[in-house]
Amino acid sequence: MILNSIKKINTSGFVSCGFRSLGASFLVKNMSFCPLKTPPIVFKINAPQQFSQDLVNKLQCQFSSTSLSIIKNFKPTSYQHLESQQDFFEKLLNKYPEFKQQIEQASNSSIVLISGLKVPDLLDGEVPTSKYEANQIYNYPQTKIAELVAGLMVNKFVNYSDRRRIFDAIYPTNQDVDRNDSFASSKELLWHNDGWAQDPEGQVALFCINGNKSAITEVINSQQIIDYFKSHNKEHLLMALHDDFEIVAGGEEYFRQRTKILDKDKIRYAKYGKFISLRGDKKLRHEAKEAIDELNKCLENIVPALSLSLQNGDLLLIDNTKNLHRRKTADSELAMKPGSRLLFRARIEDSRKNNESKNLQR
Ligand SMILES: O=C(O)CCC(=O)C(=O)O
Ligand SMILES: [Fe+2]
Repeated sequence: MILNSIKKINTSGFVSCGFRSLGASFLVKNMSFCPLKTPPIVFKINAPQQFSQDLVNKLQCQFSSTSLSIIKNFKPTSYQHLESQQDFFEKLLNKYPEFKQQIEQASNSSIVLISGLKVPDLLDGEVPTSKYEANQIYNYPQTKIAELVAGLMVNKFVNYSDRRRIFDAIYPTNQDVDRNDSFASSKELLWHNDGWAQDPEGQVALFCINGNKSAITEVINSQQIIDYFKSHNKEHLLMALHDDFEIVAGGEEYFRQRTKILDKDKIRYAKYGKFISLRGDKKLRHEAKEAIDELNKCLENIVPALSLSLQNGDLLLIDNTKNLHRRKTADSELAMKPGSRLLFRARIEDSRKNNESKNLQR
């Protein structure tokens, strides 16, 4: 009976267990009743408070010991350092079997949100306000702890391909205040996938160190877009998105590339990018333009798979090949002041280990 009703809710395969509007607690409590093969698109997990506390305490002890703090330019998220913490991290996870199980179950989901990985905030004045001051951020002990917490957690889901540099600091800056195509802006950053102008591979991880309620992060899954076109009788336009376009990335990233916007369940797009149809026929080129207009309309009209203001300790993992994301300003909130928000972002080239959790593969 329960299973039947679940299947009915889940006809699109969009979010299993029918928990989408009911939030994380429903998901966690009902996980054992959820035998569906299709993983939920969004999987939310709350990290146990004690787990986060123990993790931070241990890492904090390390950074107060002279042996680590004297190493110049010490970069905790070099893979080597993550590895050195791995045993401790696994042992700690073993003390929280329910949490560990949720992590394994979430590993096939397209969007994973782990909340409650709270790390020490950076103090006012410590978050830089200039684009050109990014490096100073890596010298604070809070940052090193945050990098390790996020790095160890993300490492449960993906293999890092770049083992030297994992996280970039994302914060609003004085230089990019009004742009809508820069992660360093104070307002919106339009729909995109990371690396859209090159090749959006793998996963994007966003770890929130200092949250700002003005900023709303949203994610849309390619299946939602496909469903929208189908339900609006626009399948011919969907076909056009599967044809070749030339991407023209302007500004600092100037270059040209040939691509499809949709390729089965993969999507590659930026609302601020230029996509020129390479179809030979004028009428077909016109249709391709219509398809992009419809895509933009769809992006403004559908309810995103995830929409939230990332808060301290939230770690969001997005399958970058199958989802678009954006940041917008919350209704009735002012744009963020430079220095008032800090995220760490990892772009991980490796694809997620589908179907099997990392532990099973070892
Ligand atoms: O600031 C956010 O919430 C998203 C940032 C982002 O999409 C990016 O840095 O590429
Ligand atoms: Fe992004």
